[in-house]
Amino acid sequence: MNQQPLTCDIFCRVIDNYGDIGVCWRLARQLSAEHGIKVRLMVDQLSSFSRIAPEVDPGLLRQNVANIEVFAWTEALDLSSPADLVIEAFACELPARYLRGMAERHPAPQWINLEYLSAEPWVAGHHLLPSPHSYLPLTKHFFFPGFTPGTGGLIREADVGRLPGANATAKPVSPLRVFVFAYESAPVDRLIHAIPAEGVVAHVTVPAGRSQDKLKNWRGQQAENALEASPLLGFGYPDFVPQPEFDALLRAHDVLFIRGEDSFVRAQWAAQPFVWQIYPQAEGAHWVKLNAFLDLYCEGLEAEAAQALRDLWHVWNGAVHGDLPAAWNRFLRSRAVLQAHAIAWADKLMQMPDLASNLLSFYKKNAKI
Ligand code: TRH
Repeated sequence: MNQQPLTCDIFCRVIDNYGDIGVCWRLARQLSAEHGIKVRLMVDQLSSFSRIAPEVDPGLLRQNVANIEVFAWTEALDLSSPADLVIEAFACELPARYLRGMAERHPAPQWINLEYLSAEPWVAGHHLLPSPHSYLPLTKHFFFPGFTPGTGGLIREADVGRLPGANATAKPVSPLRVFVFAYESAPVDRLIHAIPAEGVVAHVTVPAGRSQDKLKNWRGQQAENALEASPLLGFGYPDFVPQPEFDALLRAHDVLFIRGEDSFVRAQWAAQPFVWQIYPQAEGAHWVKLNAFLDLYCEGLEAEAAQALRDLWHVWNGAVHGDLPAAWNRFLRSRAVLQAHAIAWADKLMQMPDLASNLLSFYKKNAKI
């Protein structure tokens, strides 16, 4: 029997930065390449998209990129027939016309709202809860990514476990390669001061963006004030690279400062000690999320290393106004333990089904395939 490939429509609004499109682009690529699904990806800001996927032409309304049909999500967007599986990323609100098309389709598509990632304990209890539409015969299900069984899991491509770096051990390295992908609010200047303390020779890579600009400015001022630059420190300022190269860049470093959602997950697959700068939310909702992840991640980690990790994360995020050099030095002294833990953590996560598989299991169960 000649079965038609499953079809999937993913809708993405870029709220801020690159995480929304970063997650959607990864998922689209994996569903297409590993599961043979025909994917259409609708994005409202192609210019942001083209930073992480330079093949994308921001001027085109419709194009094929890596076997995925990419559409500019404008007022005029008119998709012929809704797909079998519809993914509304981060509650981005599907176009009314498309929703009506979904209601008229038989069988109705399986409709998922892909939520933001959180380690909070309530996530498993809310994963896959249904939400009937107020007047159309449609039900949306909330799909929560997560770190524990019972959640939707994490995006993990088939080659993640085989990637170089994931099985490395923490040998003393010189220079120590530090990758810093951060928001402007991060105390990058204080970190740069702290790194060469205790004679550490380091190379610091800061990708294009506001924190790179801030660092360059700060270093420029230092030079003007004739302050001596540390001979122990080198700097790299790469431009934005395509997403697969970004993953390789992380694996080529020994300590990772990452942020948001997607690079946060990639640091975990890179299995290196890392420091997460969380995306700030209204009313401090992000502190609960940050600590929920720390609680989960530190399970089984020896007390001294766990404290070093917590302290550095809290100072880096501005949760406390602590002593960054002291926190950095304690973190570095625990690097071997943190490295072993990062590998054990990645191995543990690897035992769980990945997000795309969970999505498709849900689809098959609900669509009764
Ligand atoms: O850009 P971010 O801060 O995105 C954030 C988060 O998603 C947050 O949860 C969300 O609420 C907010 O946006 C609106 O960080 P994140 O999630 O790590 O996404 C960055 C993406 O950019 C990731 O997919 C990696 C990619 N990237 C490249 O592809 N090349 C590069 O050179 C760099 C620096 C990043």
